[in-house]
Amino acid sequence: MEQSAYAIALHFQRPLPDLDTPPRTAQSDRMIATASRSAAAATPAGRLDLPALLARPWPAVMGVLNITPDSFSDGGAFIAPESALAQARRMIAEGADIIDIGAESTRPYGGSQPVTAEDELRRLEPVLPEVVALGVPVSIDSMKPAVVAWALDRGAVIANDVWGLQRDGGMAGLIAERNVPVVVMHNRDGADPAIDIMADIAAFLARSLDIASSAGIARERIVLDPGIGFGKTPEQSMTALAHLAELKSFGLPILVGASRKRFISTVTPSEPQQRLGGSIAAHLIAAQNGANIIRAHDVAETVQALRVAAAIEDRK
Ligand code: HH2
Repeated sequence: MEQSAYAIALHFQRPLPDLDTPPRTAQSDRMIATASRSAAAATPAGRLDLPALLARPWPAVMGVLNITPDSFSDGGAFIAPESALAQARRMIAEGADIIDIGAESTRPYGGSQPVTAEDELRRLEPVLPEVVALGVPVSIDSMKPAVVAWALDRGAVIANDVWGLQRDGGMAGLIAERNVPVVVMHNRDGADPAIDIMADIAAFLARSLDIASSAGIARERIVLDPGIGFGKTPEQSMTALAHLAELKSFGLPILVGASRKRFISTVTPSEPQQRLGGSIAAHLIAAQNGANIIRAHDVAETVQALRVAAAIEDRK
C-alpha cells in the first residue's frame, strides 16, 4: 500500500438487493470501534476541517445514515427518528468522521420510490438537526438544491450530489454561494457494458468540474467519487476500484462508497447484509489506490480495517 496514497489523504427489512446497474435491456431500460472520532477534523460545532481530515495517515470514514423506507441494504431500519439518532450516535462512537444523511434512496433503477423535496424534508426534519448537535460533520446526500439548502441552513457542512452537479441546474450555484465542500459523483442513466468505464468516469467528472468552475465553486472544495454501482455493471464497478488511481490525475480528494453493493454478490453470492467482508476488501483496495474518504454502513469494522492496514504499511 502506497504510503503516499494514504498520506494525502448501513433487524433490516427484506433486501432490495442491488447497487450496480444491470446492462440496458428491453426490460431494464427503465466489532466495536477502537477509535474515537477524529478530534483533528471536527470543530466543536461539527464544522469540517477537510485538510486536517485528509492529512491523516488513513482515509476518513463517512458513516451512512439512510432515513428511507427503501434503501437497498437498510431501508426502513432508521426511518423512526429515535432509531436514526441512535444509529448516528453508534457510528460516531465507532469512529465515523462524517455522517452522511440521505432521505431518498438514490438507487438508479427499480425499487426506489422517487420522492419530492417535501418528502425528504419531512424525513430529515426530526433527525438532521439532532445529528448536527452531536458535533460530527454532517453531509447531506440529496440531488435537490432545496433539500441541500435546508440542510446547510441547519448545520450540515458537506453536500453529496450523486449526479455530480449535472442533474439539477441549481445545485452548482447553491454550492458556490454557500462555499461548502461538495462530493461530485459519477453517474449514468443506465449501464453500458461496451464502454470504457474509466474514460466515461473521467469525462463526466471533467464536465462536473467545468460546471463547478463556471458557477464559482473553489476547486479545493471538491471531492470526486467514481460512483460505485451507479450506471455500471458489476464488472465496471470493480474496474473503477482497480483503476481508481487514474482519477488522482485530477489532483482532488477521492471518496469511494462500495459498501454492501451488488458487485460483491457477483463474486460471492450474498444478500446486502452479508457483504461486510467484500465491502472491507473493496475499501482497502480503494484506500491502496488513493481513496481519501470511505463511505460505509459498517463503521467499526471499516475503521478497524483501514487503521490496521495503515499500521502495517507503516512497517515497510
Ligand atoms: N452510494 C449510495 C448513496 N449515496 N453517495 C456517494 N457520494 N457515493 C456513493 O457511492 C453513494 C452515495 C448508495 O448507498 P445507500 O445510501 O446505502 O443506498 P440507497 O441509495 O439505496 O439509500
